Amino acid sequence: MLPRNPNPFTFLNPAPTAQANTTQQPVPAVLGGGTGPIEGRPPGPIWAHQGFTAFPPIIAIDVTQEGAKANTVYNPGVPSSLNSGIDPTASFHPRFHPNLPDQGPLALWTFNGTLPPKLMIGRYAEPILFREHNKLPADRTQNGGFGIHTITTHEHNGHHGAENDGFTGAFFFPGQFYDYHYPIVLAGRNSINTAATDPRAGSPNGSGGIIKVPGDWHETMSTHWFHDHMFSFTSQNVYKGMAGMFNIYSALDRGNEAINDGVNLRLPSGTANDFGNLDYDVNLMLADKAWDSNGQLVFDIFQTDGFLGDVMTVNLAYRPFFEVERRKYRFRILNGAVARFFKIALSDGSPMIFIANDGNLMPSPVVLTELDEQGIAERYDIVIDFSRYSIGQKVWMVNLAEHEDGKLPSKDLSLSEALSGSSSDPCVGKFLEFRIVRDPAKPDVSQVPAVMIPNPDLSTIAVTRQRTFIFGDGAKQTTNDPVTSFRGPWGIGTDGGDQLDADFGRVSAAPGFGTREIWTLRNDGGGWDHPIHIHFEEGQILARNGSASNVPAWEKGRKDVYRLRPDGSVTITMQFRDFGGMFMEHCHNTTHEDNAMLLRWEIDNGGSPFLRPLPTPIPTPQGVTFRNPDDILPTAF
Ligand SMILES: [Cu+2]
Repeated sequence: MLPRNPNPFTFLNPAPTAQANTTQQPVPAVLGGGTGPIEGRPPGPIWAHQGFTAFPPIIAIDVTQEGAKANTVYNPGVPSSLNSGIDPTASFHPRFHPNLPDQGPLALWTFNGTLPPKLMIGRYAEPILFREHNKLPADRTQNGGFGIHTITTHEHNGHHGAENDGFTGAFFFPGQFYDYHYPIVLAGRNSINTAATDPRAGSPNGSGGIIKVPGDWHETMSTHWFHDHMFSFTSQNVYKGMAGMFNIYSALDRGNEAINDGVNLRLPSGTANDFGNLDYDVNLMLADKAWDSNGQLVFDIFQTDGFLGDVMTVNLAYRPFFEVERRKYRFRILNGAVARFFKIALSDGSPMIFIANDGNLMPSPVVLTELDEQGIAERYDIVIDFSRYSIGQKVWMVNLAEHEDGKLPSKDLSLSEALSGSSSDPCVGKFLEFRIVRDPAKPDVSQVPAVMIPNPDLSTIAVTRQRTFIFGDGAKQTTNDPVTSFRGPWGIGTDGGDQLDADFGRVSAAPGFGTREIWTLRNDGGGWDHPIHIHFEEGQILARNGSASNVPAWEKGRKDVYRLRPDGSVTITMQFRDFGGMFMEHCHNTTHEDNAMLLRWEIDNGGSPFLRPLPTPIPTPQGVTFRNPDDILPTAF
């Protein structure tokens, strides 16, 4: 877990500032020499933290991005008995398995340079200042063959100002830091429940009660993750280990199963702390990896369909087991792969209760014996009741989705096919062993209520615009900027225009602040699937392939990643409110994203200091300059 340090203004040195800190420091010769700012955030008012005065940071999280090293401060947040007996005082090696070698500092780059991957804990009404130091090698050839030392961290799907969104072009250099300010507010705070009278719009107060906050309680979010978003290098950097998870606690989703106040949903978690108990609430980050004959992580940078690994990892552990008690557990499952889809079942075919999609609790739970395919970056929260098993029994999580290449799953196998070992895909089959070891010391008082979080009602909000985005290959590039423009087979066509390669200097859409729009995302072909991520606001799926009846029960909540399916389309609605700036829409098959299926959209008329359009940041080690957009699509505004 990442340490939560109260009061960033005394804990962090220098103290965080609303605008980027441009104090100068020497720049290494390999990065061009001279001097540059200590903070890599673009300078000036446009990239100042929005709401820095209204939401002053209360918690400081101070992290590095660096090469692999032993973890001497491992804190799982639970007793060793609930963590499969791991001794947290023993040094935790940067390795995928006890019988595999340590990863070298050029192969594995992670938050704080250590394993396991980090979990950030937050709650509404407690703004976080996340200071990230870039301690990667200044020489960009020192990367173990893949990855780049310039980084930008996206808090997926944070409802924050764009300066804190990890914009792909707002990257920073070795020797610099970047302050991300996460206000952690409910969407709609400026228009809904503005007097903060509804206890369902709230946060745990630390002593069993609720701090009421403005905003729409239907927009409460739970399971996020954070990861690198470097332009055209996201796949390599995330694969190297630049990813963690982020649990957000609220009045509804307290992380305490015992508090019975009529608001708390009492989902499986634990009771020791007021909020954020992890005893029975477990994050699982799935990712396929590959290593060389020396056991070091490897990646194929020339594979543009989508890189696939041949070994499954969970929280970067290979062949893991997890000891569980005979009771209910919540699992927050993240697909943290580059290009692989998963489809999860239990080895005995028994049911799982699907409670959250992309970090948003469902209107109602859905009982499933096989989850839907899970695209890259999607989060599925499920509850498994282990009380049906006997002590000494084992059950496994099984992957049913078989890949032949990185374009899409080639086949979803039946459970018996997946367990038979006949698949040519080594990532099919059992990948996580649960060992049922004992009865719980205290009775399981957790619940899965029949009603959780109904969708926000948008019916009275006029639809200002409809836009269409087509995702395909054979795209073209109309710009040639050495920093912002990239060429690749993949691209996005906007509102009937040509399919274009990514240029973070191009404005493809610019919804008006405070409006609602309907966007249709269309797959240009049947030979691939694309999990499309739209930053900043949660969407509701109105239709698949043009019909509301095609939307499955588990997609009837809010989402931030939309799998298009072969030849498919998804129609969604979303609002644009609370904060402004430049955001992104892209395929989260990160190989596709990097090659170059990504576009920039912006909310830029929310008031001073926003310009129409926003200037593009151009980072250098000596400082960030700004340039007018390379291109503005005719339908953007
Ligand atoms: Cu894609």
